[in-house]
Amino acid sequence: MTKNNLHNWPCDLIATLMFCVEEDRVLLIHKKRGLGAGKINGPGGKLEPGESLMACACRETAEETGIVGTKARAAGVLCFTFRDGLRLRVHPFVCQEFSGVMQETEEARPFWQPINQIPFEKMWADDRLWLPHVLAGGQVEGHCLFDGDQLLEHSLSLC
Ligand code: 6U4
Repeated sequence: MTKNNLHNWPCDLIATLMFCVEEDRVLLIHKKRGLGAGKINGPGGKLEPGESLMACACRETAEETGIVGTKARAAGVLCFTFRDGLRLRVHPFVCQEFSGVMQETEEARPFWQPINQIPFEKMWADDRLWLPHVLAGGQVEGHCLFDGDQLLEHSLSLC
């Protein structure tokens, strides 16, 4: 499936993920609620009506961490199907220009993590397959099938 088709992949929810990078560190969160509560991830969340993907990534990052992205790079598209029927399309971004002061919020506890020590064992199982490539400047697109938080199948291309 081409990138354009994946951007049109029919789904129940569209969401974003943001990875703010400063030198050799990336901003991650302990997610407190919502899908993936208890896991570590980048900040992100659901697209609001009329909102651009980039605006969503910046808004969710600001709401969850206090860090305000000013410019971000779109890093692909991920189509997640859950065995219970949920289809979620997630658009990851990488941000290297931001301001603001990091703060814990009701939704998340943010922290800076060295890029070479990302705790993949506490993250969604697909992240180790594409996040290092995205943080190195690449793009990802593809599909993952989950049963709860268990990754059953994946088909991801990195470019
Ligand atoms: P809002 O809009 O704040 O209610 P939030 O509760 O933060 O949204 P939610 O629960 O809709 O988000 O979950 C969407 C978030 O979950 C997105 O930021 C992406 C993330 N997510 C879901 N499955 C993922 C997966 N397999 N790998 C990954 N992130 C995933 O890296």
